[in-house]
Amino acid sequence: MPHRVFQKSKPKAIISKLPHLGMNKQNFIDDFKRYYGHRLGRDKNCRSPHYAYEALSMAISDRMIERWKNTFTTYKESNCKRGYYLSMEFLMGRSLSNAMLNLGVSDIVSKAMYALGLDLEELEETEADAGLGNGGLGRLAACFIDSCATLQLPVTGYGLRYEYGMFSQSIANGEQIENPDHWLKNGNIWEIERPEYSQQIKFRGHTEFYLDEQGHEKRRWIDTQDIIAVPYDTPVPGYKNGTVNTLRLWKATATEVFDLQEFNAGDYAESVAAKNNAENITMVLYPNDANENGKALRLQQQYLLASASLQDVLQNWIANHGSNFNHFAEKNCFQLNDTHPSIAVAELMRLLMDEQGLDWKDAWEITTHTMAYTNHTLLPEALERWSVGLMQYLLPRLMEIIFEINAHFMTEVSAHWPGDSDKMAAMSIIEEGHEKQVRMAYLAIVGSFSVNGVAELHSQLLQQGLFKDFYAFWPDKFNNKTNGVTPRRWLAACNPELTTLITKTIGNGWITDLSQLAKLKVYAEDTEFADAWYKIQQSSKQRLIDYNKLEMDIELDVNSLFDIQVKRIHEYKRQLLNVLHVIHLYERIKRGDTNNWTNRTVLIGGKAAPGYVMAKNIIKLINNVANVINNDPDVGGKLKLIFMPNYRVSAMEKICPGADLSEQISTAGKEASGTGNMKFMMNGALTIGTLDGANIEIREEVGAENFFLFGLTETEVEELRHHYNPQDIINNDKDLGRVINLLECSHFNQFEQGIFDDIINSLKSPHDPWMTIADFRSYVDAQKQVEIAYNDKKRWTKMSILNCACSGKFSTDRTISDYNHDIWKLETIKIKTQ
Ligand code: 26Q
Repeated sequence: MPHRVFQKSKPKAIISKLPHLGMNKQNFIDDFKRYYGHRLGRDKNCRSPHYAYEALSMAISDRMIERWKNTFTTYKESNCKRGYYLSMEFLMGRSLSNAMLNLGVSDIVSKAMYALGLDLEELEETEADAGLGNGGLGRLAACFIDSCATLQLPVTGYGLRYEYGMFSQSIANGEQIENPDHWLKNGNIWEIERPEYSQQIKFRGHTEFYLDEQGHEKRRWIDTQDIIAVPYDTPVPGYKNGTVNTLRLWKATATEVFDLQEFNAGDYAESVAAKNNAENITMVLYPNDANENGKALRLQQQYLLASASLQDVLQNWIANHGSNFNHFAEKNCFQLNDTHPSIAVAELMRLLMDEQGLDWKDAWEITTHTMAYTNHTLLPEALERWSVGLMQYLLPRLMEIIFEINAHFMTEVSAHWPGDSDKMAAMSIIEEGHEKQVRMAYLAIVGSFSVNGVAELHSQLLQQGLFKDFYAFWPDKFNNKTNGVTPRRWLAACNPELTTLITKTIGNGWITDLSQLAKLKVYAEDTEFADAWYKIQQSSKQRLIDYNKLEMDIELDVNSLFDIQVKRIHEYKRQLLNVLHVIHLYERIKRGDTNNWTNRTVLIGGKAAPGYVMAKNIIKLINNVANVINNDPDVGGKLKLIFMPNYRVSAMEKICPGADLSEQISTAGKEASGTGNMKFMMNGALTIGTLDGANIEIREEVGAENFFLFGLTETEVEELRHHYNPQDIINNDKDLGRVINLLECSHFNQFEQGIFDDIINSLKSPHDPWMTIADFRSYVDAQKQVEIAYNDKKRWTKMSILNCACSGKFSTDRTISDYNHDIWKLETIKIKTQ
């Protein structure tokens, strides 16, 4: 339902073909001047670099749109199978430098800007991050669509255009302050609004039976309160290949029909208010927060994404094939990024039956051959459930369909395990109890032909634990797809010096075939190469120091060991274990136990969900400990602890090249994969880590001798739970005893008595799910091994080179080829470059 009037006349074909825009230095200078002067109305007296950023971005965007159009036409003409990545989050970060890199114009544009007296880096820094995601899952979606475009796969990303992205974090008195992230306030030149592809979305109302023209009993959903989803498209360029795919994000607006009804009734103010209500749906990204579970607005967001995206795809299908859906499943595939968009299973059934007239059997056949589900967590509290009551109220027709899906499924289960009512209860999509709940993961599994985890261990644990009954029932549905990161952003763009060295040494094939980094192995002990490598690492550390100085006004020592942990603050990720180690080092300094000391800078960054009290306490603890250590003259340059505020994509682009040591220290079995670990490895950092998530595969690739392993295994963790006694461990470990003692005597909170009691109690509890104390000794020992290695510059540099050289597996190009080979089965579509 378009909310703008279509023109009756048809544009002449001639305007559909875009002229080819020049790509040389003078072309960029000319276009820049025209946009800066004529479009934006700025001149040499303008003091904000923002407008120069905009003018340049417009010139780049023009070139991308030309290729975008070309890609669109090529896909349409080839009638190829399409893939759709449905995700509530796309954590894109900045676009300008990525667009220039992928178009292959970084150098020429840099020269053009220099000729104009502008500093390209300064322009890039004015771009706001598109922070439409919480962390790993959202950034994975962004890396995935980059790789799809680079591999020339016809995949569209579907998501939501939140007005406010992930909050920005500041620190006051050591505590996290959340500030709204109005990322669109200066406009967004990368998106194009396409109201002509708007979709109408139903909410509330009720359902009824009716007889269709053939006399068949049908159901319809009526008296609904509708809203309109308007798409905003962003181009997603492949790496120097002419492909530009689409990221389509939906914004909720009010319907004209609805407004008009109210208006005629004289409720003018109400009609305007209704508009506001509708627009609230895509106002804000939900933080990954257990307290936000079950919120009606979140369910509305999820349904909006699923319904608008499916209607968009069906509308396209009908435009090209009419209402014959016989071949729909051969030509379309939806990948669900966790359960967040999994209402799509029921929505596709509704659209096919209620709107397209298919019967249950045919609709179910299509649905279960087009949907594929990726799980990203084993933590039980993160598994989505929606109350049946809320769903009946907001989405009554969807709830009916879910009941029916479940009824069919329960029949299958009881045929497979006759008389086993426990099995039925365990596997039912509807969880019985005081308040009935829909288990979204089960809906996703039942409705999909593929279910995957995101690292080997995680996929195994899904099969043996969380989803074991489903695995027994459908073993062939389950598979693993180990995560990755895009080497364009996470090496080529963020680490230009290392990129130059690597390319000079092994050519540039690695940028699209990261396994070629293995050619660097033979240089690991080449003095000249290692020297160059070392110098680049030092200069990246210096850039990180400058960045920190800019943000926080603090001096750091480039020769100290840069030990970095950046990720969301969560108990399972065990930032606390890191802090315990820092306190231990501090305590050694105070005792004078500093023989063979290695100077260390510990950097920690990450956001706590606003309602996650313990995570916020952890931030406060880090800051308080930092305050004591950094201001103690006895400590001097031996140890620094820094909390870096507002960790985000653009910060990681400066952080990962400057790391010596990457902290991946989650309790074994809890981190599904991790992807920060891969960014660090690619840039030559060494990992200290547990046997968790993708760490296991990182260690396999690089070799045990180039990885600092510590801690209990997943099996050992589960075994120890039965008799875990942290007090015993504390009593038997002098170092640990002294650390806990410092915490207990309020050394880091002298004027804030009691504020860390909850942290101390959780560490000492026999029921601590994260078993931080259990891994302390082994962690401290591994950190000693880190120091020994770091003090041998030659050895460290060799290990650093090998980490980069062995990171090939962790490119999303590999991950996406695996998805395509095993799940999507799309052809690559070459785009003719003009
Ligand atoms: C749920 C309910 C209400 C509001 C928000 C949410 C919500 C939002 C985001 C729940 C979870 C998320 C994000 C989860 C996430 O990022 N998981 C991470 O995914 C990465 C990519 O696969 C893995 O590498 C990480 O191990 C995993 O923690």
